Amino acid sequence: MIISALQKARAEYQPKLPKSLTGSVKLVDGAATESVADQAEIKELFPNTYGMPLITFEETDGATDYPAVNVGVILSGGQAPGGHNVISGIFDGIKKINADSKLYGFLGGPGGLVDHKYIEITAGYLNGYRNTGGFDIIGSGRTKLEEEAQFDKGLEILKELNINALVIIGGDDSNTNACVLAEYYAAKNAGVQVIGCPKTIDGDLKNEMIEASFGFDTAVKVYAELIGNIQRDANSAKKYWHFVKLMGRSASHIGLEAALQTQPNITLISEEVAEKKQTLDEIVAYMADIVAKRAAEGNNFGVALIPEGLIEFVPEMKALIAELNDLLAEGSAIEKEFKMMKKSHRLAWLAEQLTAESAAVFNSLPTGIATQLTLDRDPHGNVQVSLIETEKLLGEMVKTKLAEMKEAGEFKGKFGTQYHFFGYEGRCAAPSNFDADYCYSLGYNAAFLIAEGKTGYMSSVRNTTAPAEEWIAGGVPVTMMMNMEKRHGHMKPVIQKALVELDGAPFKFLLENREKWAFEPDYLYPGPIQYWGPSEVCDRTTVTLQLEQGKK
Ligand code: FBP
Repeated sequence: MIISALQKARAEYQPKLPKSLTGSVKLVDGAATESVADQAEIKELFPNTYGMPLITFEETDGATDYPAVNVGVILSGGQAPGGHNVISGIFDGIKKINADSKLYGFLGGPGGLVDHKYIEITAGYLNGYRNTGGFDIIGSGRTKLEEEAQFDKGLEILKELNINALVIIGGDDSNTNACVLAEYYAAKNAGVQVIGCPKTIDGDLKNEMIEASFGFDTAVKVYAELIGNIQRDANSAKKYWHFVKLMGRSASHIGLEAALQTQPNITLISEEVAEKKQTLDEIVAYMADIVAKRAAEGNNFGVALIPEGLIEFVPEMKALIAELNDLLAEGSAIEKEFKMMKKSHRLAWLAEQLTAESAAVFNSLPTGIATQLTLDRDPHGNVQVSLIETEKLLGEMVKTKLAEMKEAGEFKGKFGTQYHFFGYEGRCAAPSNFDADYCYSLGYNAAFLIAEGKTGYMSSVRNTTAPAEEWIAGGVPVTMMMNMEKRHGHMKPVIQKALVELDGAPFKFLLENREKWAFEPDYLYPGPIQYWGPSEVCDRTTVTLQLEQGKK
């Protein structure tokens, strides 16, 4: 295999570990836990894995003697930088525990467990993947592991390979399912532990015990580099407004962090739009006003950041999308008829099925956007927000608004647009030092949770704005993060999704500065991720983490 000089040098990087995991390790039980809400229901649903204590690992002088373990690992959902290092950490951790331990990778996501598709991950195989981005070591997938038939099918292969524990690397839904699986195997006395690991570039799997989902750090740094470059271009050419949509599904953590790293002229935050119940027209008026005021100063350029989930939070669009989700639910009569129909008739026919309010909104949308709203739903039955060109919708609407303002003498400038969508560019980037170290530590830590016989826990590494040696490693019961939510019409136990908190330090920082950034030349140009050099450049964490931990 031919690899670049950077890949070669990066392959030799030895990720840092919390000091507590570098020698002999002692497990310390903390307080018993409760779920964040709906305690009685969740306790009843998880009799074997509810209420378990928090765990921290500490250094000890005493030698520990663990038997060999066979571990299976699954990558679930969208890619996130650092997944390969989680697997390297698990591998090195179980080998440290006992050199006879083995690691198996299930291929193509959770489906690999059900379909019995796997490989043994050996030291030689793993070496080509250390400190690299991507999930290609074993592949990922979005099959949801939630039915008993799947659990039983999985158990067959786990038994055949003599696997004692499964590590599921995924977002909130995958970790919820990991806990359901842990409970099922515990109730059955199946002899298989299940450990979760917090992954997603979206940054929405976080709480008191999980400071960040891995991949967020690297992905946003990649987007911030690109946005910084665009800001330089905008500031040089002085002729375009760049509308940049950023991945993140419903949560705006990526948009918020990217804004904190680059200080653009406009930053929309979906959670704020929802809180203020802002209509599409109000958002457009806000943006057009900034464009016009900048134009009055001779600045016919700028950069606007737009979270990909935005339109789901705009009240009239939310109502429309909810109706469309119901109408176009997979297998429904309307969906079947819709798909059979000639493409040119579909939108008008669908509008007739909507309520009058939603039909009016639907009909007012540009055809391209209306069509995007009707595309196939994701496995949870939701519209795939990454497929909707919200940046273009807003750009076109701002253009129309500015034309009206021109007529009224309120806008005298020019408005040229460029559109961008950043998501896939960052999901498989080579992990930053933070993600390389954090992921390796999460995996290594998972090995100790397994050695200690734990199940239903998520690997947790905290105190992450301190140097890696001082990070706190341990485990948090997944049930602790759960509440009951309606999914597909039924109440289900799920890990509570972390959206941007409007009273949190990162959003408040944006709020204090956003107006200034709109008009004064205050762009930041973060440049590419650096791997070697001063620690304040190479090991810096996200601004979000620094603000949340009072370090900025
Ligand atoms: P996960 O939640 O699975 O980590 O995926 C994150 C994400 O990148 C979102 O930001 C985006 O909306 C979605 O995946 C895109 O999904 P796909 O890879 O299926 O296009």
